[in-house]
Amino acid sequence: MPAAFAALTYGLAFLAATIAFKKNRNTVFWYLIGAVGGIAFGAVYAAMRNLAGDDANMAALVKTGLTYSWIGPILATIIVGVLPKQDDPNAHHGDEHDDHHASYLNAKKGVNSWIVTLDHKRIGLMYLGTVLVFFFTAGMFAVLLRTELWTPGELYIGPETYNRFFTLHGAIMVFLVIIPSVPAALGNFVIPLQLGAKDVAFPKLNLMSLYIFWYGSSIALTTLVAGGVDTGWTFYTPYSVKSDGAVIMMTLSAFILGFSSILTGLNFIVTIHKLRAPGMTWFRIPLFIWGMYATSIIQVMATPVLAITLLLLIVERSVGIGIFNPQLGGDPVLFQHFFWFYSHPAVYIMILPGMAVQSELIAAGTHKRVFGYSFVAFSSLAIAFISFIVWGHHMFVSGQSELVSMIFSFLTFLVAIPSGVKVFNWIATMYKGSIAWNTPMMWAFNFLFLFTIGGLTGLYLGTLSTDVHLHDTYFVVAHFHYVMMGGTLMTFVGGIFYWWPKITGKMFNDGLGVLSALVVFVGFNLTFFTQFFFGSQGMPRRYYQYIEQFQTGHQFSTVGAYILLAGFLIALYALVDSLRRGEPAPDNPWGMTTMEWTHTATPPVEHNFLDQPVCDRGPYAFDHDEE
Ligand code: HEM
Ligand SMILES: [Cu+2]
Repeated sequence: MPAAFAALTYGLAFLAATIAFKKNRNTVFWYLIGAVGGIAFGAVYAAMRNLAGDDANMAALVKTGLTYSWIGPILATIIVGVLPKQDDPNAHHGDEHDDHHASYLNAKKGVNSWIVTLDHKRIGLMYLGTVLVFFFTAGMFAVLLRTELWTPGELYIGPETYNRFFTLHGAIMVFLVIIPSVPAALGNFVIPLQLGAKDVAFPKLNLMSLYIFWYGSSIALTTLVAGGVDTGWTFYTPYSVKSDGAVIMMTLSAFILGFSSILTGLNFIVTIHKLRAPGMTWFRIPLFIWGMYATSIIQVMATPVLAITLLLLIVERSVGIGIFNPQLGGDPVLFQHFFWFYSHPAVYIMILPGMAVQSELIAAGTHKRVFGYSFVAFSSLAIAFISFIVWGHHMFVSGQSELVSMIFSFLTFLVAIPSGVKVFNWIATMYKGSIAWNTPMMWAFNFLFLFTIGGLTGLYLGTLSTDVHLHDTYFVVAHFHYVMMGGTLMTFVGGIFYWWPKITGKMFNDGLGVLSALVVFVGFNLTFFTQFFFGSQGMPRRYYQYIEQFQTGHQFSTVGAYILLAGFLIALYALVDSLRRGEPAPDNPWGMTTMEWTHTATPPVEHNFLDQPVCDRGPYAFDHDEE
């Protein structure tokens, strides 16, 4: 198994290196350095394990060395990612002129022109494709889990498999789908266009972030064949130190993905500060940009904490130095503090982009200036800052002091204020607007309704007395699905439909899009609303078996999951169908006012704008409104 794994990762790395070689001849050198470094790392690591007592024989040592030697190619590819592109002597002369007016999709051709592209639009699209593949992969696990829960006992998989499935489902959905969905995929495509910029501030860094993302995610996928992980996506100690699953591989993957997230955030912050079109003051940037700005700040500030936490866990597992293990003087609860210090802000890394898209969808769907622009903008920032001081609400029953719990409980309620401000502003925007009942708007309605339920149920969990009862039950499962899936994912899909004509130059079948949103809405509520009931009646989360009393609830939930699947398949079909036979899209199909619609062709040209656009009004200055 380790050998097969090493072969696979080396194969991937080799592929990347070959492609990168075309980009820059120095690649070979760096690749060699990386590979040697990786093997050295593997050997050191194996030796450390040997010291720690397990695998105390030569064969095991070699095996372990080999398994971890793929760190090298990762390093190599990262280095190659930042190297400048060497000018290809043949490329520039001939067709330069024609390319200028061709769309970004046709300006250059061939697989290679995608893999080494520096165009933020193409990079965004590659993220989008990857994220969608992971979404359906993790979704498949969800359906398999819900199927098993049809009966109180075993239906078709054993308890170990069940544990591995829910871990993979959660870890893939959080780290490979929700977190990169709006920022990396849609943000990459849209941010420079909305700002009137040619690209992001650091295009090479952007490409490198994509490579890192691919590496991290390919390692996550390898855990599938390397035995899986059974700790849950939170990797709580002490179990994650002892479990014999591929914990190191999975946490290493999250560690690597973290860097992709940090670098993307950094790139966006600089882009928003430095590359706004002339005349575009801070109060003329679209609300999508404000949301992405707040998200990026959290990404840059909180993600390193996760990285360090996971690194500590890896060290603890491999050499047992006693950080989280009480037998060696460590403290397992410390892990929870570290983990949630990142992961609570991370839930806002997930929801702020959703809110960001929501503002655009509502403005486009009602043709009105978003009510209380500066409140919406500043509540994004407020949410970003408060999110750092509430992590203790995940630990009310962990044994932390009562005083601390009370303080965290109080602070948690503060987050509800800016969240509420936003919801009320969106509703006020729609008030007396002429609402377009089209696909993007239907997904925006899904968000509005489901996110509100998610946020309100958060208050029950933030209240000390009720959380003691609800903690670790299906009530929590329902809560976070309402916010993460009912919130972020709905606007992600809504955003895909909304920007689809700009991205592809094709219109989609609006009837199908509306239908998909409705089916998802029904399936979603059937799946998760029921969980509030049996959760509050005491059904614990992550349990493989349950008492018969809960069967009806679980069955509703399972049927809902299949309806949900059908809804997403309809949405996918609508998009694929549009690629095949969609009508050509006009430049501004929604009659929207932001620059990606008013100042670019559909699809945009390679460098976005033929001339530098100038901004002379606010983002939502519809004709009938005064600015
Ligand atoms: C008004 C806003 C919110 C409040 C007051 C709130 C409160 C809480 C509380 C107190 C818990 C801990 C429950 C427990 O385990 O006993 C919790 C869990 C959770 N919340 Fe929220 N929440 C809010 C919004 C969100 C948002 C926007 C997201 C994500 C987009 C989110 C994602 C989660 C997740 C993933 C968990 C469970 C983590 C786990 O144990 O696996 N929450 N929430
Ligand atoms: Cu939290």
